[in-house]
Amino acid sequence: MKADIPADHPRRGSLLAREAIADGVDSGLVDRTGLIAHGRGEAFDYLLGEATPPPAMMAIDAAAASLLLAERPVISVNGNTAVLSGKALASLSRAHRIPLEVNIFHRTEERMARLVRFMEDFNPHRVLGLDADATIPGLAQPRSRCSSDGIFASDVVLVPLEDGDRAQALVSMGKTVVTVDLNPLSRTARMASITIVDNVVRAIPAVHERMDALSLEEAEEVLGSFVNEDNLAASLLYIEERLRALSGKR
Ligand code: PTJ
Repeated sequence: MKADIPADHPRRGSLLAREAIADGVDSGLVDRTGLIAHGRGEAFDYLLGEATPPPAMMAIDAAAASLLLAERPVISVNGNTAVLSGKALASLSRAHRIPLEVNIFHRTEERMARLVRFMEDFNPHRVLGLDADATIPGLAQPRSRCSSDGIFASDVVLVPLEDGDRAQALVSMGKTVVTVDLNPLSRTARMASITIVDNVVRAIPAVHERMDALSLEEAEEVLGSFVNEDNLAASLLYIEERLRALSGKR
């Protein structure tokens, strides 16, 4: 890490995340456009007050429920997610025996190999991705590539920070698509079956915690009452309320 961030710096978490993304670009894990994606995420996180809002807590419950009830769940990992939440994802994968699949938008074989190695070092249940022997219908190569044993055969796929087209293609395959996206207006947020409008750094440990806590019966109940459109609307209203309160014009 290049910068020396004081332990008591009020924005330490945010600065550490920035450093992780910048270091990830230097080490070939993160695509350079990941810097831009991260900046966009930071802006939305500011609007949320850099804390998990109540609607996201409901989406986290629904995500946990859907992963618990899945027959073939898979977690898709890209460059930004790996450097920000690799350890937390590996811990969830290990505890609930969910395979991870490295699946990236800006695909090069070199980055794929680096990311698979990076994730394997956290000791998850399994890391797929190098065996990308199947294609997601409706997407051009190389973005359509995925593992026949992973994303292709999954019924529920957790894809944080996903591109809108791919989210749509996965939904068209009949999968339950769970995403984490700080931007409630993004195409991915709108396309997904369950959108957690929160920072991936906070959301993944929270999903893990809820998966440990929910019974299968409770999971059925949670899923039965979750409507993504309504939850996204609640996230937007939360931001609106927050801005009104901050402006003093409530
Ligand atoms: O590693 P690759 O090649 O798969 O590329 C990954 C990125 C993220 C660069 C690629 O998927 C991309 O360009 O994504 P987009 O289309 O910019 O979308 C990223 C979305 O994630 C945006 O809506 C951001 O607001 C959001 N986002 C960024 N950082 C975070 C985030 N959401 C949650 N947590 C974050 N830390």
